[in-house]
Amino acid sequence: MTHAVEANADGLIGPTHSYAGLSPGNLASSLNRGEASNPRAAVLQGLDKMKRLADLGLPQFVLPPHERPNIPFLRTLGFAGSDDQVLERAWTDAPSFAAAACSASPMWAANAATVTPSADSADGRVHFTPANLHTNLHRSLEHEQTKRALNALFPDPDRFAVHDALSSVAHLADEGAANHVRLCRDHGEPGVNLLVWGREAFQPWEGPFPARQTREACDAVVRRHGMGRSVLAQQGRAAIAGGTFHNDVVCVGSLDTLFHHELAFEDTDGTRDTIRRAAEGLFDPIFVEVALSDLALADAISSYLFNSMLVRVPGEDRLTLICPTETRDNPRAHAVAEGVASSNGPIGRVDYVDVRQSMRNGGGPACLRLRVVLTDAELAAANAAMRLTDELHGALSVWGATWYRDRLTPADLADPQLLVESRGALDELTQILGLGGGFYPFQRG
Ligand code: SUG
Repeated sequence: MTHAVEANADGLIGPTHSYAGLSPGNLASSLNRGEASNPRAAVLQGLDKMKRLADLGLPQFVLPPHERPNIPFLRTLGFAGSDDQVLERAWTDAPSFAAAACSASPMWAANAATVTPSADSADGRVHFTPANLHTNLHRSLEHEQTKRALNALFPDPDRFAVHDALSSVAHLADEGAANHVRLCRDHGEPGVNLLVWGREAFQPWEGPFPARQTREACDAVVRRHGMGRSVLAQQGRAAIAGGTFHNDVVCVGSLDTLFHHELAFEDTDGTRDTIRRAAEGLFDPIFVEVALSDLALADAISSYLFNSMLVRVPGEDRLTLICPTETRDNPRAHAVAEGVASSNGPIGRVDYVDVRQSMRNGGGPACLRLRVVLTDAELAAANAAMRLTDELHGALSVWGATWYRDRLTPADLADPQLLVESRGALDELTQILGLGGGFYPFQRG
């Protein structure tokens, strides 16, 4: 068996982190709309979370924030003149587009791409399909720069295949790894890939909130990655209606264990049977289900119990669940988490991490990271300058504390000085990460 590890690539939180209420169906985003954010605290929280994982012995990489405000996008809408004039005119004539162009949403790297490890792909390379994030305007602006970042992190085309996003149409709406769980006995062995969809492309969708992932998008990713054993499952309709905008709000899995809420899937028994059949000859999946009677869906969503990182810490037999502090602060979710850890099941420990700034936009610990299973040779081929070491953590913490504001209201997004600060920060970041000039559109002139 080839030895492989599960690395994390986290989205570094950008200087325009704000609460603009851009995501219908994401209850935290709607609830906190208009509140003041603290981008400096946000980036430091994200960096500290990355360091926690690196300190546990798991390879940790950094995905750089995107250029925001996104002036090139506003220019495609016909706004012209200097960059300042483009920004000002957009905020006057089309404020909803201007707000979308300012979002720091690329921080949620679980939505960056779907990843297939080499053990599961037909050609033995690691495959990435950046998510088109078609459902929300602000997120649909991410995939090109995401592809650039993934190419910078995984540069060797003999080992890594970074595809284009699927066509950005409603039929192929794709939200990446937030709707994907890979189960296996060991990271280096072939596994079973669970892809969860909310609606079918050619069927009418009725519900209070959008279903962001189509079944057809999952099919297309399976085909283009040459993905081995895959299982497609329908997301629970009641879960979506309750505010589960991605499956990872009610489900997380690692190795042979799937930890999920009772309402996660439309057909829970059928989904489990299909996973068991797909895993035959490889491993015996373990399902840890939390019953609705033990945790209401509203508590699962507000506490983000399931939007946790489920990891095997090197040297430990049982898994560790790394939850947001909101899980600890919710008595019902806390009781469930502690109960899971004290049972004799596969999860042996629960830890808590403070990512409150991101949480208030519906982004928990699991949203902030993209998991990439890498063999030792693939890990060695990844861009070492983007790997979080103590030195890089220190340098980025100073960088964030220097450039980022500690208070930002949605109205401040129109401030032309914010554009100057963001570009200054990103320019320096490209040097820290060794990305070279031209990584960002504003650097290409
Ligand atoms: O897509 N929030 C993100 C949160 C993404 C969470 N990711 C996962 N569950 N994997 C979203 O809804 C809110 C931005 C705002 O309202 O300003 C936002 O985009």
